[in-house]
Amino acid sequence: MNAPTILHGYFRSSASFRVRIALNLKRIAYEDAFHHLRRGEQREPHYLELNHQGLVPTLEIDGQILVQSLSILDYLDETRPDPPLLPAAPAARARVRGLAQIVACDIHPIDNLRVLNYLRKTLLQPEDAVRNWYNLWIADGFGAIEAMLARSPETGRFCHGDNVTMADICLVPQVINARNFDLDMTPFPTLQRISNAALALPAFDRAIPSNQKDFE
Ligand SMILES: N[C@@H](CCC(=O)N[C@@H](CS)C(=O)NCC(=O)O)C(=O)O
Repeated sequence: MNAPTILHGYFRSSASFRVRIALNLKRIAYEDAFHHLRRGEQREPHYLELNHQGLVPTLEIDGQILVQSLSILDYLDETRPDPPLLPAAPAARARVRGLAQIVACDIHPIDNLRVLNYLRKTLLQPEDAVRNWYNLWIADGFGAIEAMLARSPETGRFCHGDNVTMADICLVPQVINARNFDLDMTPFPTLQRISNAALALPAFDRAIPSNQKDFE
């Protein structure tokens, strides 16, 4: 019997949320292993054996231990191509990856829990300064994405045409985080329209934080 696919994650983790969406889209059955980030469970020795950064997600699949959500999305797409997470043409793939990476490489890393905790505990910043930091970098990245989406004829129902891609998979969790932090989303109408369209799909809806078993 094949070993089960196990997603190590946390309900609030947007990088885990990306992987949950992709697993759902590709109809891959998986089990959850939850790691409570606010209690520091991601730094317990047994988990560090799997993920040496002490971050979620980690995906156990096909006898492999995979880290980094974008790399996991690529692996899933290469091994289970249907439905594809990238369009076929190189320029289109580059556009989708560019949008995805604004979120995953430029917004998310500086708004991560360990960065926010450094601001709070080491730099002794008050909670409103932390919130301002968080929202500043989301708004900065969202402004660029909004301009790219609103001005391009390649934008459709979703970020690239009418099929879901990696760009939507990265965007939606970040939009949900921004809403939770009360970011004013009115300057980003295209992001809102696309996120709402994606969240109407069962693969996205099942992946949202409040639908996870560890939600609190
Ligand atoms: N680039 C990584 C980011 C992973 C990451 O930062 N995960 C966050 C949750 S979204 C985490 O585990 N944070 C724990 C911490 O900051 O201590 C990926 O895409 O997988």
